[in-house]
Amino acid sequence: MNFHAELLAETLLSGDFKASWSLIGSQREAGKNSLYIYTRLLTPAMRYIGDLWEQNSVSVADEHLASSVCDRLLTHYAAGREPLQSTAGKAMFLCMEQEMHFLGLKTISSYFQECGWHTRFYGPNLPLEYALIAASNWKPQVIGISVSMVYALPALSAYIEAFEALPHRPVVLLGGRLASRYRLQPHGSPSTVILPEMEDVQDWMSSYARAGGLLRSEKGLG
Ligand code: B12
Repeated sequence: MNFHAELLAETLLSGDFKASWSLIGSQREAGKNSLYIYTRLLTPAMRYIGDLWEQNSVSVADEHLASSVCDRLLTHYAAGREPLQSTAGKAMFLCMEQEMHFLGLKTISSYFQECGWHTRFYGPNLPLEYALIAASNWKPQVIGISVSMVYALPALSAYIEAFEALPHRPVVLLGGRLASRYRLQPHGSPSTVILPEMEDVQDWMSSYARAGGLLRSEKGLG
């Protein structure tokens, strides 16, 4: 882990929003882009906090405090990067029932927004029946799901199957901690897209745009 991410972990753990924000600001001033901020600062800082928690070096309360400052940082950062127009398509993001880890998903949602997508971020713990109603009404081309905990996995196939069966044929994107640790493809279909890390998202967006994804899914061709 790099020095700045470790420093950020410290400011997050001490609940210091101002110091955390100024660290991010200094990296922006040094020319770092959002992908860097998300994948080289925020993500490793939070994962490092998880390691410290596992080793009993920080408490559950410390981890909660760090998560809430991180959440605030993400909101603040994304607000400054909102594009004037959202023309790339519509994408909704959710965590399945019992999944409370939403910071990764929020990061991805903000990145889609910055890349010109119209996004809806539904956060943690969304039951399938309500997610389905939301998706049927809004008809996003993309539905992103984040999985961190093994005990959320049994429901994964049901979510994917239900979304992929919607008449407007959205693409289901799957990511999160478990996507980089386990083979999740058997929980989905051959069309389910698994993107273990944020770096994979940019490549996927480019190939989706090249393939005329928006047009294809509007016509219901997939
Ligand atoms: C913060 C945190 C929490 C917070 C979550 C706050 C929040 N608002 O999200 C709270 C305190 C709620 C929490 C609770 C728990 N947690 Co927790 N938590 C973490 C921690 C420290 C950081 C997670 C995080 O925010 N990472 C930063 C984000 C940005 O990274 P990310 O999620 O990986 O996302 C990136 C990529 O995966 C990808 N991505 C993510 N989603 C998606 C989606 C799509 C579509 C795409 C394309 C890409 C993508 O892009 C992101 C950006 O780079 C991790 C440690 C770790 N190593 O992950 C433990 C960790 C995941 N938690 C753990 C545990 C055990 C728990 C609890 C069971 C603790 C308890 N006893 O209560 C509960 C379970 C709650 C639940 N039911 O889900 C364990 C899991 C271990 C295991 N064997 O499964 C971990 C690994 C800690 C540890 N080292 O042991 N936790």
